[in-house]
Amino acid sequence: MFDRLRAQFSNLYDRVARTELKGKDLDNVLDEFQLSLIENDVAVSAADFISNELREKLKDVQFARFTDPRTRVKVILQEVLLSLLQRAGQLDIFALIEKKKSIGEPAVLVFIGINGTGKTTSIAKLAHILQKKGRTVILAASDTYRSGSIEQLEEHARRIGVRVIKHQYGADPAAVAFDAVNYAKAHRINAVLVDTAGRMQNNKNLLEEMRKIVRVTNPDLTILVVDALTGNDAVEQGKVFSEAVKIDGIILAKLDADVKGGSAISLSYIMGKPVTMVGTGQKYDDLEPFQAEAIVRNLIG
Ligand SMILES: Nc1nc2c(ncn2[C@@H]2O[C@H](COP(=O)(O)OP(=O)(O)OP(=O)(O)O)[C@@H](O)[C@H]2O)c(=O)[nH]1
Ligand SMILES: [Mg+2]
Repeated sequence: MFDRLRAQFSNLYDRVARTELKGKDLDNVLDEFQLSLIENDVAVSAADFISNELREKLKDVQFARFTDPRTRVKVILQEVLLSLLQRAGQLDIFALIEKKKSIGEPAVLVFIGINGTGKTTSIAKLAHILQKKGRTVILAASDTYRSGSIEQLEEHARRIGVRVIKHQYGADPAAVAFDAVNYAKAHRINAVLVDTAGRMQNNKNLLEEMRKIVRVTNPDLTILVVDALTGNDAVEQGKVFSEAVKIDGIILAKLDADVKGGSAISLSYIMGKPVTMVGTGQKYDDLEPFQAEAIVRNLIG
């Protein structure tokens, strides 16, 4: 995770430590740094933000002879990255579920995203974690589109020990989700996780169907699942989806497989929505809250 970005950061400390922190010299260092961010999947506007903030903050810094400039630059970069990551606020799925529980209602979460990003796996992981916390969960098999999708969800559910509400393939996904919500209300289940079909951002019918699921279930949260390996394209996907429905937060899956790390840094900034959790592997426990401080610490080294 983040190997490439971390190397670029380290390179920045070295260069700044050797450079006079003003004028053309600093500009050159920062321009190159900005390019290296973009090469590592940091979206252009997020890379702009980082280098502009750094320029402002570094400009007036006088490094006393006895302080270590590397350390000083690290601290400044740390501040800049934190403000980037925290800009879109925070979303705590577990807190939301507790809040709904306290008023005796199920929390309804709809998961959307393009094909293969990790929706179904993330749902299974979240269900598993909720169960471990003593909360009750059901899954709605609202991907009635891709062959094998219902069996895939059922297999996860069997292993975790939760119930699936399903119809036939080809059935209306909104109706499946609606049934699941009613079941949860009747049985006082704490959370309904709605699995939906992957859809490309240019498929009008499927986007319309997604809107219907959201309209019918009126979810507490609509979560966009994004594959960290998609890099900057993730931003485009996010835009199209958020034009169709209101997105509340993002799960960034497959972060374990992402050596660049740029999407983790820029996605929430660009979309204006918080990354709430990250997928860090293929096991049921491999879903972790997105903690800006921990990520920044990991990046800064
Ligand atoms: N390494 C890794 N693999 C993951 C992670 N999350 C999901 N995967 C893998 O990604 C593949 C696709 O995951 P799915 O959960 O089926 O994706 P989906 O979005 O439901 O796919 P569709 O239903 O076809 O749209 C599977 O092989 C998962 O095991 C993760 O955090 N890390
Ligand atoms: Mg799926």
